[in-house]
Formats: sequence, C-alpha cells, structure tokens
Amino acid sequence: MTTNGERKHYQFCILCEAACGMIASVDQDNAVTLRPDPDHPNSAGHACAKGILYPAVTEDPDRVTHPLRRLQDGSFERVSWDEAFDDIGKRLNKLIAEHGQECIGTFFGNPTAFNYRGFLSLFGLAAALDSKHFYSTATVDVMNYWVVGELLYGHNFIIPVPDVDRTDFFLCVGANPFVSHGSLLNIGNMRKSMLDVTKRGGRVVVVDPRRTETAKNFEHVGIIPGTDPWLIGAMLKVILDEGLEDSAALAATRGGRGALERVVGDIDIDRAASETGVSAEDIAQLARDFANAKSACAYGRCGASLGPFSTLTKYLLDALNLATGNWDRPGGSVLGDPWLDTDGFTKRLKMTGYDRWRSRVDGHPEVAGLFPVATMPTEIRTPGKGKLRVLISGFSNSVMAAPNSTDMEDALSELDLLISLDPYITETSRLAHYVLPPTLWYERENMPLFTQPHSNVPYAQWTEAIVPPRGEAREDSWIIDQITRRIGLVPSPAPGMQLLGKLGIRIKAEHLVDILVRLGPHGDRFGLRRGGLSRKKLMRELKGAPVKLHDAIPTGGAAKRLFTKDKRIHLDHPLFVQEARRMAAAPAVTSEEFPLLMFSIRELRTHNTWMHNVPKLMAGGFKQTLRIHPDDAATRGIEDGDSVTVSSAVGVINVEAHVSDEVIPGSIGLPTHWGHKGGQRLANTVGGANYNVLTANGADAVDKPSGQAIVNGVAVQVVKLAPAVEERVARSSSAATEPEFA
Ligand SMILES: Nc1nc2c(c(=O)[nH]1)N[C@H]1C(S)=C(S)[C@@H](COP(=O)(O)OP(=O)(O)OC[C@H]3O[C@@H](n4cnc5c(=O)[nH]c(N)nc54)[C@H](O)[C@@H]3O)O[C@H]1N2
Ligand SMILES: Nc1nc2c(c(=O)[nH]1)N[C@H]1C(S)=C(S)[C@@H](COP(=O)(O)OP(=O)(O)OC[C@H]3O[C@@H](n4cnc5c(=O)[nH]c(N)nc54)[C@H](O)[C@@H]3O)O[C@H]1N2
Ligand code: SF4
Ligand SMILES: [Mo]
Repeated sequence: MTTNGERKHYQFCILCEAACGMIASVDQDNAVTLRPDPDHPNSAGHACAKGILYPAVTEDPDRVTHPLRRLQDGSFERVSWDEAFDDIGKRLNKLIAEHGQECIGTFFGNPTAFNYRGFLSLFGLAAALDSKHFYSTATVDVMNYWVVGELLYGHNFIIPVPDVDRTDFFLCVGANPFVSHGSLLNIGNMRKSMLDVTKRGGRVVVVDPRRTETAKNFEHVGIIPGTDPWLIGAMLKVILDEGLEDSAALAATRGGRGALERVVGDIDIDRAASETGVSAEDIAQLARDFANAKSACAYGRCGASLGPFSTLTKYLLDALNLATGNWDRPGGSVLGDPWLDTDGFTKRLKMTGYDRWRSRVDGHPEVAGLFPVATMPTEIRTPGKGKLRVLISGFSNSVMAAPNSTDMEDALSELDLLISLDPYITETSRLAHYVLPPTLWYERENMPLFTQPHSNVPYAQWTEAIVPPRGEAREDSWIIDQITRRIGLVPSPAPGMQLLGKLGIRIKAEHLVDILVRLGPHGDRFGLRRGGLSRKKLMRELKGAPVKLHDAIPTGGAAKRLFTKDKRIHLDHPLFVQEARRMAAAPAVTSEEFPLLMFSIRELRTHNTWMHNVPKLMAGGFKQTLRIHPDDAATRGIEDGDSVTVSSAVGVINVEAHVSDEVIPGSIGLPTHWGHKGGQRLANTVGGANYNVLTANGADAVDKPSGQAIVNGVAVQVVKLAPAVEERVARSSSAATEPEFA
C-alpha cells in the first residue's frame, strides 16, 4: 500500500501476548508510525500506548547499534562483527578444549516468545551444545504450567485457555488483564472480552490481594498473597463434598474423582479461610456458584504462578475446570487451534519433558530441558566437572528479573565469558564481555509462533521486515548462527543437522516453520490444498495481512490432541498429593521480624525490565510506589509519599510509599523491574528500586516440583526511612542523575 509517498504495511505488536494488529506507515526516511489495525480478526482495532510508542525504542539514542566489547574498566568499545565473532570463537574453543561443551550455558528471556527465529536458534544452540546448562526467566513465569502440562496432558506446552468470549463465569486468579492484556492466552482485547461477560449477564470474579485496574470493574475477592492453592483446593473440596461435580467428566480422566479426593480431601475449610483471608462461607459460595454456572472457566496467571506451591495451584485450577465439566466445551477451558503443530514438533525433537535429568548441585528436575534460574549462581560458583563458566544470554535482563538480584549480579560477574544479545546496555548486559545488538520488531520478519495456539479468534499472520535495521544491528538468529559456526555446530535440535552442517547445509528457522505451516491443518500441503497457508502466501501474496481461521476456538476434539498414551487426562500423579501434604505441613511464612507479605505489580506504562527509557511512558513524574494499607501505614507512622525501607531475609531497598486501601491489610504491593543502572539514561533517572533484591534463590526457596521462583507472598518488614538514611539515598541517587531527559 502506498499513499502520498508513505508505505503502509500490516504488522502485529511483538511486546505482549495480545499481539495487536497494527498498520505501520513508513515515510521516505524510513521513520515508522503505528496505529491499531481496525480490521484485525483478533484485536479489531485494539492496541495500547506501549505498542504505539515502539518506534521510540527502535530510534532510541541509547540503543546499541553495533557490537561492543567490554574493557577492563567496565566501559565498552565498538568492534566489528568479525572481530567479535573471531574472539568469541577463540575463547569458546579454548574453554571447550579445557572443560568440554558442558561448561557453556544458554539463557533466554521473555522477548523470545515474540521472535520465532531467535527462539528456535537459541533452543537449537542449547540442543547442539548438549550441555545441561539451559536457563530462562520462564522459570520465573511459566514453569509450573509446563510441569502440569507434562503430567496431566503429556506435553509441557499444552496449556488450556479460558474461553472468555463464551463463558458465563470467569474466575480470574492472580491476573490483571486490564494492564497486562492477558498471558498464556491470545485475546486481542481482553478488557472488552471480560466486560462482555458481565454485559451478557455472566459473572467475573477477580482473586487478588489488590483491588486492581481489573478488579475494580468486577467482583473482587481480596486474598492473602501466596495462598491461592488453599482457596482453589478448598473450593474443590466443597464441590466434592456437596456432590456438585460432573461425575462423567471426572470418570473420563485417569484417576477420576478418587485421585482428586486424595489431593483435596484433607483440606480443612476453616484452615483455608484463615490462610487465605477469605471466609469459609465465601469460599463455599464461590465453589457452588462456579460449579452451578452454565459454563465457567478458572484462569490463573503471575499472581497464582509466582507464589509458593505454584505447581499445585495450576493443577488445582485445571482440576476445577475438569471437575465441573468445563473442559473442552464452549465457555470453559479449551485447547486453541494452532495452525502449525508446535506440540508434535517439540515432542518429536525431545525438546519437552520433565525430570529426565537433574541439576548438578541442587538436584532440581529439568522442565522442558531447563533448570531454574534460581540455581544458576550456584552452578557458576560450585567447582568441579560441569561447572558453568560461559553464558550465551539473549532477550533477558536476568539481574532484574531473577530472584536475589544481588547474588545473580555477583555470579554473572564471575563467568569466564558472558555474551549478551541485547539492544541495550542493561543491568545484565553491562556485565557481558560482548554485547551483540539484535534487530527489533519491524526490522525483521515475524510470525506469532508462541501466541498462535492460544488465540480466541484463531488467525494466521506472517509479516515482513519493513525498514532496514538501525546501524549494524543483525537478526538474533544470524548472531547465534555465527557463534555456532565458530565452534563447528549448527543451532538445531534436529537429529542429523550437525552432520548436514559439516557438509555445509544449514536449514533456516523460517524454512522449518514454513514446512510445519504447510503440513499443518490449514497448510497448502505443498500445492495439494488450494488456498492453504504458507510463508510465501502470508508474507508475500497477502503482504502480512491477517487471515481469520475460525470465529471462535473449535471445541470437542481436545482428547485427540493429548500426548498421554491413553489420551486421558492424568489427574492421579502422586506428586500432587505430596504437594498438598507439604503445603498443609509448611510453617508460616511471616514472622515477628518480617510480618508483611509482599507481591508484585505490573503497570500499563512499563513492560517488564525494558520500556523505562521511553520518554512518553515515563512522562508526568510517573514513578514506582509501594502500596501499603492505611492500617499498616498508621502502625508504622508512614504517610503517603514517605520514603520507606523494605527489608526481607535476603535484602533491603528504599522506595516511596503510597498509602491506599487498594491492597488488603498485611500485604504490600510493589511494581517490579524498576531501579535501573545500565545504559538507558532516562530509565536511570526515573529511580525506583529492584524488587528482586528482596527475593530468595536458595535450593529450597523455589516451588519444589518446577523450580519456579517464589517472588509473591514474600515476608518483609517496612519501616519509615530515618532522615539520615534518606539524605544519603537522595545524594547517591542524584549523583546518578543525567540531566538530558529532565
Ligand atoms: N519480582 C518479580 N520478578 C519477576 C516477575 C514478577 O512478576 N515479579 N515476572 C517474571 C516474568 S513473568 C518475566 S516474563 C520476567 C521478564 O524478565 P526477562 O525475561 O529478563 O525479560 P524482559 O524484561 O522482557 O527482558 C527483555 C530484555 O531483552 C531485550 N530485548 C528486547 N527485544 C529483544 C530482541 O528482539 N532481541 C534480543 N536479543 N533482546 C531483546 C531488552 O532490551 C531487555 O533487556 O521477569 C520475571 N520476574
Ligand atoms: N503493561 C504490561 N503488560 C504486560 C507486562 C508488563 O510488564 N507490563 N508483562 C507481560 C508478561 S511477561 C506477563 S507474564 C504478563 C503477566 O500477566 P498478568 O499475570 O495478568 O499480570 P500481573 O500484573 O503480573 O498480574 C498479576 C496479578 O496478581 C496479583 N497477585 C500478586 N500476588 C498474588 C497472589 O499471591 N495471589 C493472587 N491471587 N494474586 C496475586 C497482583 O496484584 C496482580 O494484579 O503480562 C504481560 N503484559
Ligand atoms: S496490548 Fe500488548 S500487543 Fe497490544 S499494543 Fe499493547 S503491548 Fe502491544
Ligand atoms: Mo512473563
């Protein structure tokens, strides 16, 4: 499309799982402006400020646009790609000769979910290295889902999604979709989809320690952070006790009612009430209403995933949907309609699984080949065979996102070689020996590999690069490929690829994915199905325009998609009974020293660790504030706007208090991923503190079955900052202030 010298292109936003359709206008100077695509089948004109403002990231003067090498004094010098790769190759080969490939680790973070070629290359690199050191911030996000996926459905990545568009009762546990726009689902306009539930006479109940932007619009159940498995477990107990379950649905599972009874049968409702802060009557009523609704779906996200016993929580949420007959039916918990079979592909290549091996030092089970990021510092420090000495890290700022940031920072500094693929000098990449700059969003082609199996309105889309990359930025997949070439490997998990690589044949990620699409349920079968999908058709013929595949997620055939041998859902894994017992026996989290429970908050104007450098998002004095209930503030002499010190068993930070009854008494909420000290100048000046300085990463500080970090429901104390300390803090932060963006 071209009008007035401006080119227009279909794109979709690669920041979050809403994957909003966009129309990008490109002028003669290749400057891009974005607006929502009103005709997109899924997002239908929805987009948020972060997505629209993305050009401020691509054009950011602080963006790294050529390879950098760190010097002794911590500063960086510009080097050419060849210089960087040659030196990296030399150092890698030397370390491999001395310690074997097992000393090399790989690490990926959140943006891999939106960069399909980068993701496949990094996964391929990890597989080719055949080193057990494979880490991700997914272990501070979705690890519990991946364990439950494997144990219940036979595949890590089988994640049922709530059919919000057709449900009569949406139970939203520990999620704030009005801000996050939804996670582990791809609903183009979550706000509208949720508001429509109540408009058509249904109910939405939000379970959250905070009356969030979402909860304000619906029924709110204030819960004590970290106690969700008590609530959902008790609801299930009521349902079984009162015979409200769908017996046929339970009988179809392996283990059936008996298996579920063994997990929740011993739950005492009064204990659950005191653990959660929700009265026994309210728990029972919620259970009855959920079970009696025409259709219902229970959905949990970060709030339910990042607390203690999170694997149990996820099991209970899925069991609640199953036990009430809400599995695989309209308005219930359903399996999406993928247009490429990533489940079959990852299974065949053995990229998925659970507990096939354990971590060297702390003995954590692998999940989808990954070990918890919480154990990485230990693996770096513990001598012996298999010690982690090199990390190739991309798409992540682990120093901010992983538990016990101080320890993570120290450990990363001890590596023999740290390579970071990142468009910024971050708190993590500033420790790297090399920072290698990737292309961003519309500088590369994209297809929604990660979100496509979870779309409420299934659609296909594949977009092209529409502007040249800034400076010398190169594709993540190209960078990874170049590194592997220097050590004689091919970044692929496919058997035979290493051999083919030796013959000079390397199959690119885009061609592999194209094959999967063409063989997929909507594919062109290489010409055998007229009008079917292929990369060429989507990207070139349709020029990136989205194609609607169905009006809604098809239901009724989910059993065929399971990877369990008997095609049944396995409710009876003994792990869940053990977890329920461990939870009942667990000591109280709070103590006299640390009497408050802290939980994480996300905000509309930030995106994980990396949009704090966008001037318009930070405008108007936007800053991080700790939410504390008026009662807790009063007993501590804290007033709105005061500086306070938050301490935990692990660390101490200073933040500004916002006194508000939006949080329940006894709990404090703190926005995460603040407190920058890298090369993003505005981000450094907006202040704030790093939440994860307060969180723990010991062997027992994680959810045991999954290794998922525990960052919510963390015991802390809050005190008013003494004036002397305050003065010191003010002085040290003003020293870091850069005037440019004031
Ligand atoms: N306390 C607490 N901790 C948490 C959470 C919480 O709720 N509370 N949430 C957790 C969750 S859910 C997540 S997902 C993690 C997020 O933590 P991380 O996975 O570390 O992810 P991001 O902050 O998204 O990191 C993005 C990094 O990738 C870079 N980047 C952006 N685009 C690209 C690209 O195309 N290529 C490359 N190579 N790099 C790119 C950015 O500059 C940035 O440095 O944090 C987790 N940590
Ligand atoms: N604007 C914006 N959007 C984002 C992101 C972002 O950083 N900013 N990040 C993206 C990423 S990586 C992800 S994973 C998704 C996350 O998507 P969501 O999970 O929907 O987002 P969060 O804001 O983390 O919501 C977690 C909610 O859980 C509540 N909570 C905390 N602890 C507990 C608890 O113990 N129990 C219960 N029941 N609730 C609790 C918090 O108050 C919060 O409201 O968002 C994505 N979208
Ligand atoms: S909601 Fe998510 S996908 Fe949509 S524009 Fe905002 S950041 Fe992008
Ligand atoms: Mo996430």
